[in-house]
Amino acid sequence: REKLKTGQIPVTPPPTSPALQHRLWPDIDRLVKQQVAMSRMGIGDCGTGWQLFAEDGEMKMYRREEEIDGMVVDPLKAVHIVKGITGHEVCHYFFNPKYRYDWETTLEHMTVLENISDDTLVFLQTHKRIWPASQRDVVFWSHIRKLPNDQDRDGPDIWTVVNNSTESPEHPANVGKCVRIYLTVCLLCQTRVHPPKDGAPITRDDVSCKITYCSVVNPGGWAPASVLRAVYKREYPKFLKRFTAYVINQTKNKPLMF
Ligand code: 6CM
Repeated sequence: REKLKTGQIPVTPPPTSPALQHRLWPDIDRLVKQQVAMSRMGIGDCGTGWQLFAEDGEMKMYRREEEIDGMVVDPLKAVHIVKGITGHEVCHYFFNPKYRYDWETTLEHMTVLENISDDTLVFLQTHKRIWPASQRDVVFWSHIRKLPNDQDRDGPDIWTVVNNSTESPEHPANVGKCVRIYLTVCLLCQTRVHPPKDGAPITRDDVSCKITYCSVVNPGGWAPASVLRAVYKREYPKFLKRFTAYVINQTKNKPLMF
């Protein structure tokens, strides 16, 4: 920090979040911006190759079949519109570790390895074993952020959570029974408000949330392609339906959080 004399104006602004000082911060900031830009692109803008593999009401899930060294790393993009909840609420329940066991059905164990700041955590998670593959674990930073609403300056803020694999010297990959997976996940949430015509206060009936969920998971080691694709086809729709139903249930008697 600069040492200032009385009356002198600082040149470097004071940091607003402890995360700004952290060794991971340049990576986190770069990746969050990149992931948000990618998530904002529609299916048509991302080029060809996206195939719809699951649909249920407003929820649509697309994947692109990709393999690296024979391992399935299919990028996934899901879009959903959910009534009665806001983007801030969706991101709050996705980011906050105290709710994770409530909605994450593939989870066996979760630990917060590092609390970088209120908006940035490092997690170690082990996931349930899926036969015939080995059990998986993952170490990732998770960052929640409010974004300015460029399209509608008077509208509610856009919210995002980005999860991205990182390393932990205390928890090296592939030493125990687990194979380490590598992931990049972006949840982007935009609240729409349909104001009541009579000027009445906005209630849950007047809001909806457009959710975009993008993920790329590298299974990190052998896993049969057909089993993995079948697991994703079953688990991703289950996750998004269960998670959004959870947020609806958690917020139904609470004031709206924009
Ligand atoms: O994004 C989701 N959850 C977050 C919070 O837990 C976070 C973690 C994602 C881990 C995803 C692991 C999925 C299980 C991978 C199985 C590995 C293959 C085993 C071999 C099978 C033959 O981003 C929601 C994730 C929803 C996943 C369906």
